[in-house]
Amino acid sequence: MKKSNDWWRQAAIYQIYPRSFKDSDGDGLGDIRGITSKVEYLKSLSLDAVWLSPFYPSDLADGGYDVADYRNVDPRLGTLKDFDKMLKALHKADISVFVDIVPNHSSNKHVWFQEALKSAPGSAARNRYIFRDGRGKNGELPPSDEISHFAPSAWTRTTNSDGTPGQWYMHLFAPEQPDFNWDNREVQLDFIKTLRFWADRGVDGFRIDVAHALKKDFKRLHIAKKSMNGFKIAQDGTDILFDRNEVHEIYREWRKVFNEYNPPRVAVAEAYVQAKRRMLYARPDELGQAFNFDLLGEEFDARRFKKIISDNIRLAQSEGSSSTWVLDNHDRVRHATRYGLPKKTDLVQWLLSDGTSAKLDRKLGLARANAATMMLLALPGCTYIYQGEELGLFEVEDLAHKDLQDPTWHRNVVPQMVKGKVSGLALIHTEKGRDGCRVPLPWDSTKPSFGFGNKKSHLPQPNWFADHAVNKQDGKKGTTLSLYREALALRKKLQTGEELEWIATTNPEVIHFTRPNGWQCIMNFNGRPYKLPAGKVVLASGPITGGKIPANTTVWLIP
Ligand code: TEU
Repeated sequence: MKKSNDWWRQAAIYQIYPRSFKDSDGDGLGDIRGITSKVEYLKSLSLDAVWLSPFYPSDLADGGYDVADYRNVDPRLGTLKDFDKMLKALHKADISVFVDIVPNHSSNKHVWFQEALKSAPGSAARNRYIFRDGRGKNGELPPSDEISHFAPSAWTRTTNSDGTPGQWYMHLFAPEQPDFNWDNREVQLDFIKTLRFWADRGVDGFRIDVAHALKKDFKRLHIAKKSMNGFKIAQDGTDILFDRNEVHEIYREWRKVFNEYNPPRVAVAEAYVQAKRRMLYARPDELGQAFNFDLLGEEFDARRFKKIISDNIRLAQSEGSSSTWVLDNHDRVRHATRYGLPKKTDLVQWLLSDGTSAKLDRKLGLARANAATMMLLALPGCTYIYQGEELGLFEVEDLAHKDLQDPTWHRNVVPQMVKGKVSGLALIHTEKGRDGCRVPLPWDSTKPSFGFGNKKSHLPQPNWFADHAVNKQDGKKGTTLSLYREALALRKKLQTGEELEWIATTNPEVIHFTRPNGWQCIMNFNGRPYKLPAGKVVLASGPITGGKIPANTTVWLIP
């Protein structure tokens, strides 16, 4: 079925983390054929689209976000032929497909980077990346004090062919992820080639990784100090590293390419910047949409949710976009876990303690997670769902250190102090990382690796995954899977204009809104049971008794 040009404005999009979705050949890694084998399952969720995290050839220094070849499939995950078959099967099920574009950096195994290493300073090959001479007498100090996202330095020194130390190259993330020089036209054109490569195959949309980082101020690079987190980015587009005004020129050029296709290809920016700046990436002549991570970082709190929702709808409208809603992704602690921990729990410390520093209330967490998802699905705009949410999965908080893969765990180092002075850098793990939300899905509780593959899975699954397996929830009332299926199917039927009207409630712990066709959503965060307003209840995230909505519950009504 041909979709309208604005099909994406209020879509339900499911994120697949391919290596952890379904393993068809038993090597422990999820693969493309695995996805194809689950098209019926995806269809049963009434999705509009799926977004695939990177499946390209990669050394997996950062879960595939270190891409060695942008126009191919990792041989461990399949072939381009497998990809085409998967695309065809998904399209047949009326599910569009987004692929992940990682333009800020490649893998150090990319042919261009390998060529750069072998080439002389100042060569065209080096100019595709960011190579600089070091500071100090013999160039022994990095070109700036810039910190990488996976700490410590954002610069790594190279070795010349004769064994002597050479220039340094910049990487905002791991040393295996060298940053491209986006002032270089060759780099710009190569990404356009990549976009066309996938769009020509029939890919419908693109998720753009760290979309705000591509352009850097090379004149001031030597004084750059920042890392991704913990520092404020200038709000006027003049930061040395992030969210620079010129970055938008790139996306305006991409939009022209997207619009050559029919229907136009769509895109969503991942930009960790403040809401107002984020919307610039979502302008109609740029990417069209940007992830709104505001709820993802928020406590389970009615007033905060209401404010974030109002602000984001207004901001999206002001730029001609529709809002997006996200509670989970492959980088964050799963929302069923976040909402089951005491308020203000430090998630980094909690993970480092293997979940012992605070008590997780699983029943509460799941009730709240399901209530929040149902509320999100009633909002105008596009909702992103991360694989496993629909099974009520929690974060796997107690993965053994030996099993961890995330560079966040392996690379975080802290200064070692001797008598109040920095004496060096020590490898002390400061974050456990993101593996706990990337553990392979449980499909069948009776099978090895719970039906993910046939023996092992690349990250070990805990025993409690069995209770969440698809076979345990399929077709059973009251399960999280059934709730997601019902909610997503109903949402499709009820979907209406992009407006939302708030309805006053007698309790600030309860939020209530209606959509243009009279579809109402009421969510009781934490209050006393709340009297059901007039209307026909079509779905509830939990049991309703005596005409009242209990705490941690969401209800949909129609006139
Ligand atoms: O994430 C960008 C990013 O900034 C995240 O690392 C984020 O700050 C962090 O995870 C919040 O907890 C993207 C990808 O989503 C991530 O998986 C990659 O590691 C990163 O880019 C580098 O490509």
